[in-house]
Amino acid sequence: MLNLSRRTLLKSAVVAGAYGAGVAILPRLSQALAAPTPLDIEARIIEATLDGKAATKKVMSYGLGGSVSADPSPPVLRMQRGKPFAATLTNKLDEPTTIHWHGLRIPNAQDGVPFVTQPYVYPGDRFDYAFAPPDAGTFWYHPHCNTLTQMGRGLTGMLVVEDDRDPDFDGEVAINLRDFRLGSDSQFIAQFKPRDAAKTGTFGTVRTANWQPEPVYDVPAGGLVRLRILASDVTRIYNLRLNGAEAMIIALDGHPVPERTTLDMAVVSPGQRIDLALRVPDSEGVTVSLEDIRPSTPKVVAQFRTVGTSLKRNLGDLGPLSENAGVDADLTNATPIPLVLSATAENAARDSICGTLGFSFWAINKVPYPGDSPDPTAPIAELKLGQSYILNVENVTPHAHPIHLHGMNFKAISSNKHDVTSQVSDTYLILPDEKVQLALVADNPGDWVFHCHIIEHQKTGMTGYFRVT
Ligand SMILES: [Cu+2]
Repeated sequence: MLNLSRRTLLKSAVVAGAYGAGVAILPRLSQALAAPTPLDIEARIIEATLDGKAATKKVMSYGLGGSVSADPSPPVLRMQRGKPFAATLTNKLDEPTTIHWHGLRIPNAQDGVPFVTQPYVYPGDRFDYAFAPPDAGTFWYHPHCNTLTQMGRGLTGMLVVEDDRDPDFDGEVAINLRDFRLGSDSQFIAQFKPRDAAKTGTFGTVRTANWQPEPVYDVPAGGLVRLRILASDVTRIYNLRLNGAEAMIIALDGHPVPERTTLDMAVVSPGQRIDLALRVPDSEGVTVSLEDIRPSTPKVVAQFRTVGTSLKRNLGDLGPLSENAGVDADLTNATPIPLVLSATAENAARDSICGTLGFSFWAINKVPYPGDSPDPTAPIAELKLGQSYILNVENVTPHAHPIHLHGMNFKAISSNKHDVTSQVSDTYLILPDEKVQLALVADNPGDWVFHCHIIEHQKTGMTGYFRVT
Protein backbone atom coordinates (compact mmCIF):
# COMPACT_ATOMS: atom_id res chain seq x y z
CA MET A 1 0.00 0.00 0.00
CA LEU A 2 1.31 3.39 -0.93
CA ASN A 3 1.18 5.48 2.20
CA LEU A 4 3.04 8.69 1.65
CA SER A 5 3.39 10.98 4.58
CA ARG A 6 1.24 14.07 4.60
CA ARG A 7 4.27 16.32 4.51
CA THR A 8 5.61 14.63 1.39
CA LEU A 9 2.28 15.06 -0.30
CA LEU A 10 1.96 18.67 0.69
CA LYS A 11 5.03 19.43 -1.36
CA SER A 12 3.30 17.99 -4.39
CA ALA A 13 1.11 20.19 -6.54
CA VAL A 14 -0.61 17.09 -7.88
CA VAL A 15 -2.40 15.91 -4.77
CA ALA A 16 -4.71 18.30 -3.00
CA GLY A 17 -3.94 21.00 -5.55
CA ALA A 18 -6.62 23.55 -6.27
CA TYR A 19 -7.83 23.94 -9.81
CA GLY A 20 -10.17 26.80 -10.50
CA ALA A 21 -11.25 27.95 -13.93
CA GLY A 22 -8.64 25.64 -15.45
CA VAL A 23 -5.77 27.41 -13.73
CA ALA A 24 -3.58 25.36 -11.42
CA ILE A 25 -2.89 27.04 -8.11
CA LEU A 26 -0.28 25.57 -5.82
CA PRO A 27 -1.65 24.29 -2.55
CA ARG A 28 -0.61 26.75 0.08
CA LEU A 29 -0.81 24.29 2.90
CA SER A 30 2.81 24.30 4.03
CA GLN A 31 3.47 28.00 3.83
CA ALA A 32 3.74 28.89 7.45
CA LEU A 33 5.34 26.12 9.44
CA ALA A 34 6.07 27.26 12.96
CA ALA A 35 8.37 30.16 12.47
CA PRO A 36 11.44 30.93 14.58
CA THR A 37 11.18 34.48 13.26
CA PRO A 38 7.84 36.30 13.14
CA LEU A 39 5.68 35.61 10.15
CA ASP A 40 5.03 38.83 8.27
CA ILE A 41 1.25 39.03 7.76
CA GLU A 42 -0.13 41.96 5.80
CA ALA A 43 -3.79 42.98 5.80
CA ARG A 44 -4.13 44.46 2.34
CA ILE A 45 -6.54 45.62 -0.32
CA ILE A 46 -6.43 43.70 -3.59
CA GLU A 47 -8.43 43.07 -6.74
CA ALA A 48 -9.63 39.51 -7.27
CA THR A 49 -12.01 37.61 -9.48
CA LEU A 50 -14.52 36.06 -7.08
CA ASP A 51 -17.54 35.40 -9.27
CA GLY A 52 -15.71 33.87 -12.23
CA LYS A 53 -16.58 36.90 -14.36
CA ALA A 54 -14.61 40.05 -13.61
CA ALA A 55 -12.22 41.49 -11.06
CA THR A 56 -13.77 42.80 -7.85
CA LYS A 57 -12.11 45.91 -6.44
CA LYS A 58 -11.42 46.59 -2.75
CA VAL A 59 -11.24 42.95 -1.72
CA MET A 60 -9.49 42.65 1.64
CA SER A 61 -7.07 39.79 2.15
CA TYR A 62 -4.04 38.67 4.10
CA GLY A 63 -0.70 38.10 2.42
CA LEU A 64 2.66 36.90 3.62
CA GLY A 65 5.93 38.80 3.66
CA GLY A 66 5.08 41.32 1.02
CA SER A 67 4.59 38.51 -1.48
CA VAL A 68 1.94 38.57 -4.15
CA SER A 69 0.06 35.30 -4.56
CA ALA A 70 -1.94 34.12 -7.54
CA ASP A 71 -4.49 32.94 -5.01
CA PRO A 72 -6.43 35.89 -3.52
CA SER A 73 -7.69 33.98 -0.49
CA PRO A 74 -5.82 34.40 2.81
CA PRO A 75 -3.00 31.87 3.30
CA VAL A 76 -3.60 28.78 5.39
CA LEU A 77 -1.37 29.33 8.41
CA ARG A 78 0.24 26.24 9.87
CA MET A 79 1.69 25.96 13.35
CA GLN A 80 2.76 23.14 15.66
CA ARG A 81 1.02 22.31 18.91
CA GLY A 82 2.92 23.72 21.88
CA LYS A 83 5.61 25.34 19.72
CA PRO A 84 6.12 29.11 19.79
CA PHE A 85 4.47 30.97 16.93
CA ALA A 86 5.03 34.63 16.17
CA ALA A 87 3.55 36.96 13.60
CA THR A 88 3.75 40.66 12.88
CA LEU A 89 0.58 42.16 11.45
CA THR A 90 1.17 45.09 9.12
CA ASN A 91 -1.99 47.06 8.41
CA LYS A 92 -2.10 48.10 4.76
CA LEU A 93 -5.83 48.75 4.85
CA ASP A 94 -7.20 52.27 5.07
CA GLU A 95 -8.87 51.62 8.45
CA PRO A 96 -7.86 50.10 11.82
CA THR A 97 -7.73 46.34 12.17
CA THR A 98 -6.54 43.47 14.42
CA ILE A 99 -6.22 39.69 14.23
CA HIS A 100 -8.28 37.36 16.40
CA TRP A 101 -7.16 33.70 16.47
CA HIS A 102 -10.52 31.95 16.62
CA GLY A 103 -10.54 28.88 18.87
CA LEU A 104 -6.99 29.20 20.19
CA ARG A 105 -6.70 29.21 24.00
CA ILE A 106 -3.90 31.74 24.19
CA PRO A 107 -3.06 34.62 26.55
CA ASN A 108 -5.63 37.42 26.62
CA ALA A 109 -3.20 40.04 25.27
CA GLN A 110 -2.94 38.00 22.03
CA ASP A 111 -6.69 37.70 21.47
CA GLY A 112 -7.03 40.58 19.03
CA VAL A 113 -10.13 42.41 20.29
CA PRO A 114 -9.59 46.18 20.10
CA PHE A 115 -9.97 48.07 23.37
CA VAL A 116 -10.64 44.82 25.21
CA THR A 117 -7.28 43.08 24.73
CA GLN A 118 -5.20 45.44 22.58
CA PRO A 119 -5.23 48.88 20.92
CA TYR A 120 -6.21 49.43 17.31
CA VAL A 121 -3.60 48.68 14.70
CA TYR A 122 -3.91 51.83 12.64
CA PRO A 123 -3.20 52.02 8.89
CA GLY A 124 0.55 51.73 8.36
CA ASP A 125 1.15 50.41 11.87
CA ARG A 126 2.30 46.97 13.03
CA PHE A 127 1.37 44.70 15.89
CA ASP A 128 3.30 41.69 17.18
CA TYR A 129 1.50 38.50 18.14
CA ALA A 130 3.29 35.60 19.88
CA PHE A 131 1.87 32.47 21.47
CA ALA A 132 2.11 28.70 21.54
CA PRO A 133 -1.16 27.03 20.44
CA PRO A 134 -2.15 24.43 23.06
CA ASP A 135 -4.61 22.45 20.93
CA ALA A 136 -4.11 20.73 17.57
CA GLY A 137 -6.80 21.01 14.92
CA THR A 138 -8.55 23.30 12.47
CA PHE A 139 -8.97 26.92 13.55
CA TRP A 140 -9.04 30.30 11.81
CA TYR A 141 -8.02 33.96 12.01
CA HIS A 142 -9.90 37.15 11.26
CA PRO A 143 -10.14 40.79 12.39
CA HIS A 144 -12.28 41.92 15.32
CA CYS A 145 -12.73 45.45 14.07
CA ASN A 146 -15.37 46.78 11.67
CA THR A 147 -15.88 43.08 11.18
CA LEU A 148 -18.87 43.04 8.88
CA THR A 149 -16.96 45.05 6.29
CA GLN A 150 -13.53 43.53 6.83
CA MET A 151 -14.66 39.90 7.01
CA GLY A 152 -17.32 40.49 4.37
CA ARG A 153 -14.63 41.67 1.99
CA GLY A 154 -12.42 38.67 2.61
CA LEU A 155 -10.34 38.85 5.80
CA THR A 156 -10.97 35.30 7.01
CA GLY A 157 -8.13 32.76 6.83
CA MET A 158 -7.74 29.18 7.97
CA LEU A 159 -5.28 28.11 10.63
CA VAL A 160 -4.06 24.57 11.14
CA VAL A 161 -2.31 23.42 14.30
CA GLU A 162 -0.44 20.22 13.58
CA ASP A 163 0.62 17.40 15.85
CA ASP A 164 3.12 14.79 14.66
CA ARG A 165 1.07 12.13 16.43
CA ASP A 166 -1.89 12.64 14.10
CA PRO A 167 -2.43 9.77 11.67
CA ASP A 168 -1.09 10.02 8.13
CA PHE A 169 -3.48 10.91 5.37
CA ASP A 170 -2.87 10.56 1.65
CA GLY A 171 -3.80 14.16 1.07
CA GLU A 172 -5.38 17.15 2.70
CA VAL A 173 -7.60 19.95 1.45
CA ALA A 174 -8.46 23.03 3.50
CA ILE A 175 -11.77 24.54 2.41
CA ASN A 176 -12.84 28.01 3.49
CA LEU A 177 -16.55 28.46 2.74
CA ARG A 178 -17.92 31.94 2.31
CA ASP A 179 -20.05 34.28 0.27
CA PHE A 180 -19.40 37.72 -1.11
CA ARG A 181 -22.05 40.38 -1.67
CA LEU A 182 -21.43 41.44 -5.25
CA GLY A 183 -23.64 43.17 -7.80
CA SER A 184 -23.99 42.18 -11.45
CA ASP A 185 -20.92 44.33 -12.19
CA SER A 186 -18.85 42.09 -9.85
CA GLN A 187 -18.36 44.96 -7.38
CA PHE A 188 -19.32 45.00 -3.70
CA ILE A 189 -22.85 46.10 -2.85
CA ALA A 190 -24.15 47.17 0.57
CA GLN A 191 -22.95 44.58 3.07
CA PHE A 192 -26.29 44.29 4.84
CA LYS A 193 -29.96 45.19 4.85
CA PRO A 194 -31.27 46.30 8.26
CA ARG A 195 -34.44 44.22 7.93
CA ASP A 196 -32.32 41.12 7.34
CA ALA A 197 -29.88 41.98 10.14
CA ALA A 198 -32.93 41.86 12.42
CA LYS A 199 -33.66 38.31 11.17
CA THR A 200 -31.25 35.69 9.80
CA GLY A 201 -28.59 38.15 8.63
CA THR A 202 -28.00 39.29 5.06
CA PHE A 203 -26.79 36.63 2.64
CA GLY A 204 -24.07 37.06 0.03
CA THR A 205 -24.75 36.84 -3.68
CA VAL A 206 -21.69 34.85 -4.80
CA ARG A 207 -20.92 31.60 -3.03
CA THR A 208 -17.33 30.42 -2.93
CA ALA A 209 -14.93 27.87 -1.50
CA ASN A 210 -11.42 29.29 -1.16
CA TRP A 211 -12.66 32.35 -3.06
CA GLN A 212 -13.68 30.30 -6.12
CA PRO A 213 -17.11 29.20 -7.28
CA GLU A 214 -17.17 25.37 -7.15
CA PRO A 215 -13.41 24.67 -7.20
CA VAL A 216 -12.20 21.17 -8.12
CA TYR A 217 -9.43 19.46 -6.14
CA ASP A 218 -7.49 16.40 -7.28
CA VAL A 219 -7.39 13.63 -4.69
CA PRO A 220 -5.65 10.21 -4.82
CA ALA A 221 -7.96 7.37 -5.85
CA GLY A 222 -8.67 4.95 -3.01
CA GLY A 223 -6.92 7.26 -0.56
CA LEU A 224 -7.87 8.81 2.76
CA VAL A 225 -7.99 12.58 2.49
CA ARG A 226 -8.44 14.97 5.38
CA LEU A 227 -10.94 17.69 4.55
CA ARG A 228 -10.64 20.64 6.89
CA ILE A 229 -13.77 22.72 6.35
CA LEU A 230 -14.44 26.17 7.80
CA ALA A 231 -17.64 28.21 7.58
CA SER A 232 -16.13 31.69 7.66
CA ASP A 233 -19.17 33.34 6.14
CA VAL A 234 -20.67 36.20 8.13
CA THR A 235 -24.22 34.86 7.79
CA ARG A 236 -24.73 31.47 6.15
CA ILE A 237 -25.34 28.22 8.03
CA TYR A 238 -24.41 25.19 5.92
CA ASN A 239 -25.96 21.73 5.86
CA LEU A 240 -23.10 19.80 4.28
CA ARG A 241 -23.12 16.37 2.71
CA LEU A 242 -20.88 14.47 0.33
CA ASN A 243 -22.21 13.06 -2.89
CA GLY A 244 -20.28 10.12 -4.37
CA ALA A 245 -18.04 9.00 -1.52
CA GLU A 246 -18.03 7.95 2.10
CA ALA A 247 -16.57 10.14 4.81
CA MET A 248 -16.22 10.06 8.57
CA ILE A 249 -16.52 13.03 10.91
CA ILE A 250 -13.25 13.07 12.85
CA ALA A 251 -13.25 16.52 14.49
CA LEU A 252 -15.61 19.40 15.19
CA ASP A 253 -14.51 22.96 15.92
CA GLY A 254 -10.91 21.77 15.95
CA HIS A 255 -11.40 19.01 18.51
CA PRO A 256 -11.55 15.26 17.93
CA VAL A 257 -15.11 13.88 18.16
CA PRO A 258 -15.79 11.56 21.14
CA GLU A 259 -17.11 8.97 18.69
CA ARG A 260 -16.59 8.92 14.93
CA THR A 261 -19.67 8.69 12.78
CA THR A 262 -20.24 8.38 9.05
CA LEU A 263 -21.13 11.72 7.50
CA ASP A 264 -24.77 11.92 6.54
CA MET A 265 -25.43 15.63 6.81
CA ALA A 266 -23.55 18.04 9.07
CA VAL A 267 -24.67 21.50 10.14
CA VAL A 268 -21.76 23.95 10.12
CA SER A 269 -22.55 27.51 11.17
CA PRO A 270 -20.48 30.72 10.98
CA GLY A 271 -17.25 30.26 12.92
CA GLN A 272 -17.49 26.46 13.08
CA ARG A 273 -15.21 23.85 11.54
CA ILE A 274 -15.62 20.22 10.61
CA ASP A 275 -12.83 17.76 9.79
CA LEU A 276 -13.74 14.83 7.60
CA ALA A 277 -11.80 11.74 6.62
CA LEU A 278 -12.82 11.26 3.00
CA ARG A 279 -12.44 7.77 1.54
CA VAL A 280 -11.82 8.57 -2.12
CA PRO A 281 -13.46 6.21 -4.67
CA ASP A 282 -11.16 3.63 -6.26
CA SER A 283 -11.65 4.50 -9.92
CA GLU A 284 -9.75 7.30 -11.61
CA GLY A 285 -11.66 10.25 -13.03
CA VAL A 286 -14.58 10.09 -10.60
CA THR A 287 -16.00 13.31 -9.18
CA VAL A 288 -17.17 13.65 -5.59
CA SER A 289 -19.21 16.71 -4.62
CA LEU A 290 -19.38 18.59 -1.36
CA GLU A 291 -22.88 20.02 -1.29
CA ASP A 292 -24.87 22.40 0.86
CA ILE A 293 -28.49 21.27 1.15
CA ARG A 294 -29.78 24.10 3.33
CA PRO A 295 -32.62 24.84 3.00
CA SER A 296 -33.23 22.05 0.47
CA THR A 297 -31.94 22.49 -3.08
CA PRO A 298 -28.43 20.99 -3.24
CA LYS A 299 -25.72 23.50 -4.11
CA VAL A 300 -22.26 22.19 -5.01
CA VAL A 301 -19.65 24.10 -3.01
CA ALA A 302 -16.52 22.14 -3.99
CA GLN A 303 -15.59 19.02 -5.92
CA PHE A 304 -12.93 16.32 -5.70
CA ARG A 305 -11.61 14.45 -8.75
CA THR A 306 -9.89 11.12 -8.31
CA VAL A 307 -6.45 10.61 -9.83
CA GLY A 308 -4.07 7.64 -10.04
CA THR A 309 -4.31 3.98 -9.16
CA SER A 310 -6.32 3.10 -6.07
CA LEU A 311 -4.42 3.24 -2.79
CA LYS A 312 -7.06 0.84 -1.38
CA ARG A 313 -7.17 2.47 2.03
CA ASN A 314 -9.87 1.82 4.62
CA LEU A 315 -11.59 4.37 6.84
CA GLY A 316 -11.48 1.81 9.64
CA ASP A 317 -7.66 1.78 9.51
CA LEU A 318 -7.41 5.43 10.43
CA GLY A 319 -5.83 5.89 13.84
CA PRO A 320 -7.08 8.41 16.40
CA LEU A 321 -6.23 12.10 16.20
CA SER A 322 -3.93 13.36 18.92
CA GLU A 323 -6.02 14.38 21.91
CA ASN A 324 -6.75 17.91 23.03
CA ALA A 325 -7.49 18.87 26.62
CA GLY A 326 -11.05 18.07 27.68
CA VAL A 327 -13.35 20.40 29.59
CA ASP A 328 -12.96 19.08 33.10
CA ALA A 329 -15.65 21.12 34.82
CA ASP A 330 -16.72 20.30 38.37
CA LEU A 331 -20.44 20.07 37.67
CA THR A 332 -21.39 19.54 41.31
CA ASN A 333 -19.91 22.84 42.40
CA ALA A 334 -20.25 24.80 39.16
CA THR A 335 -21.84 28.26 39.33
CA PRO A 336 -24.74 28.78 36.91
CA ILE A 337 -24.77 31.89 34.72
CA PRO A 338 -28.10 32.68 33.03
CA LEU A 339 -27.73 34.06 29.49
CA VAL A 340 -30.87 34.96 27.59
CA LEU A 341 -30.44 35.70 23.90
CA SER A 342 -33.26 37.95 22.76
CA ALA A 343 -34.33 40.53 20.27
CA THR A 344 -34.42 44.06 21.64
CA ALA A 345 -37.18 46.56 21.21
CA GLU A 346 -34.67 49.31 20.91
CA ASN A 347 -33.69 49.98 17.30
CA ALA A 348 -31.84 53.24 17.79
CA ALA A 349 -28.33 53.73 16.52
CA ARG A 350 -25.65 53.07 19.08
CA ASP A 351 -22.24 54.60 19.26
CA SER A 352 -19.38 52.28 18.63
CA ILE A 353 -15.70 52.88 18.19
CA CYS A 354 -15.21 49.87 16.01
CA GLY A 355 -17.66 49.90 13.14
CA THR A 356 -21.27 50.49 14.10
CA LEU A 357 -24.07 49.26 11.87
CA GLY A 358 -26.26 52.05 13.25
CA PHE A 359 -28.87 49.74 14.79
CA SER A 360 -29.39 47.51 17.77
CA PHE A 361 -31.63 44.51 17.23
CA TRP A 362 -30.27 41.90 19.66
CA ALA A 363 -29.33 41.53 23.30
CA ILE A 364 -27.75 39.24 25.87
CA ASN A 365 -29.64 39.42 29.19
CA LYS A 366 -31.59 42.37 27.74
CA VAL A 367 -28.44 44.44 27.19
CA PRO A 368 -27.71 45.28 23.55
CA TYR A 369 -23.97 45.70 23.31
CA PRO A 370 -22.86 48.99 21.77
CA GLY A 371 -20.02 47.55 19.75
CA ASP A 372 -16.66 45.98 20.32
CA SER A 373 -15.88 48.36 23.15
CA PRO A 374 -16.57 47.28 26.75
CA ASP A 375 -17.31 50.85 27.75
CA PRO A 376 -19.83 51.68 29.17
CA THR A 377 -21.11 48.12 29.38
CA ALA A 378 -19.91 45.99 32.28
CA PRO A 379 -18.91 42.33 31.88
CA ILE A 380 -21.80 39.88 31.57
CA ALA A 381 -20.29 38.11 34.57
CA GLU A 382 -17.09 38.00 36.59
CA LEU A 383 -15.55 34.56 36.81
CA LYS A 384 -13.01 33.30 39.31
CA LEU A 385 -9.88 31.75 37.85
CA GLY A 386 -9.97 27.98 38.13
CA GLN A 387 -13.69 27.77 39.04
CA SER A 388 -16.29 25.83 37.06
CA TYR A 389 -19.33 27.48 35.48
CA ILE A 390 -22.41 26.44 33.60
CA LEU A 391 -23.66 28.90 31.02
CA ASN A 392 -27.44 28.43 30.93
CA VAL A 393 -28.03 29.86 27.46
CA GLU A 394 -31.60 30.35 26.35
CA ASN A 395 -32.52 31.47 22.85
CA VAL A 396 -35.89 33.23 22.94
CA THR A 397 -35.59 34.50 19.36
CA PRO A 398 -37.02 32.77 16.27
CA HIS A 399 -33.51 32.53 14.73
CA ALA A 400 -30.46 30.33 15.27
CA HIS A 401 -27.31 31.90 16.74
CA PRO A 402 -23.78 30.44 16.55
CA ILE A 403 -22.55 31.74 19.88
CA HIS A 404 -18.76 31.92 20.28
CA LEU A 405 -16.58 32.21 23.38
CA HIS A 406 -13.03 33.52 23.18
CA GLY A 407 -10.08 32.08 25.06
CA MET A 408 -11.72 29.05 26.69
CA ASN A 409 -13.48 25.91 25.54
CA PHE A 410 -16.80 24.55 26.72
CA LYS A 411 -18.84 21.40 26.37
CA ALA A 412 -22.61 21.10 26.20
CA ILE A 413 -24.03 19.04 29.05
CA SER A 414 -27.74 19.30 28.24
CA SER A 415 -30.10 20.68 25.63
CA ASN A 416 -33.87 20.62 25.32
CA LYS A 417 -33.51 20.16 21.53
CA HIS A 418 -31.15 17.25 21.03
CA ASP A 419 -28.75 14.80 22.63
CA VAL A 420 -25.38 16.19 23.57
CA THR A 421 -21.95 14.56 23.62
CA SER A 422 -18.80 15.51 25.48
CA GLN A 423 -17.66 17.44 22.38
CA VAL A 424 -15.22 20.24 23.20
CA SER A 425 -15.97 23.44 21.30
CA ASP A 426 -15.73 27.21 21.13
CA THR A 427 -18.86 27.89 19.04
CA TYR A 428 -22.34 26.44 19.66
CA LEU A 429 -25.26 26.83 17.26
CA ILE A 430 -28.23 27.46 19.52
CA LEU A 431 -31.56 26.85 17.81
CA PRO A 432 -34.76 28.85 18.27
CA ASP A 433 -36.34 28.06 21.66
CA GLU A 434 -33.31 26.00 22.65
CA LYS A 435 -32.01 25.94 26.19
CA VAL A 436 -28.48 24.61 26.41
CA GLN A 437 -26.08 24.21 29.31
CA LEU A 438 -22.46 24.88 28.40
CA ALA A 439 -19.94 23.84 31.05
CA LEU A 440 -16.52 25.42 31.29
CA VAL A 441 -13.59 25.96 33.60
CA ALA A 442 -12.52 29.61 33.86
CA ASP A 443 -8.89 28.66 33.31
CA ASN A 444 -7.66 31.64 31.28
CA PRO A 445 -7.43 35.07 32.95
CA GLY A 446 -8.61 38.17 31.12
CA ASP A 447 -11.63 39.71 29.40
CA TRP A 448 -13.10 37.20 26.95
CA VAL A 449 -15.69 38.20 24.39
CA PHE A 450 -18.83 36.10 23.98
CA HIS A 451 -20.84 36.85 20.84
CA CYS A 452 -22.98 35.57 18.03
CA HIS A 453 -20.88 34.80 14.93
CA ILE A 454 -23.58 35.96 12.56
CA ILE A 455 -21.73 39.23 12.35
CA GLU A 456 -24.80 41.42 11.90
CA HIS A 457 -26.16 39.97 15.15
CA GLN A 458 -22.82 40.52 16.88
CA LYS A 459 -22.62 44.11 15.65
CA THR A 460 -26.21 44.99 16.54
CA GLY A 461 -26.13 43.89 20.15
CA MET A 462 -25.54 40.15 20.62
CA THR A 463 -22.13 40.59 22.23
CA GLY A 464 -20.72 40.75 25.72
CA TYR A 465 -17.69 39.59 27.61
CA PHE A 466 -16.69 37.62 30.68
CA ARG A 467 -13.98 38.81 33.05
CA VAL A 468 -11.81 36.04 34.51
CA THR A 469 -9.61 37.05 37.45
CU1 LIG B 1 -27.08 35.47 15.98
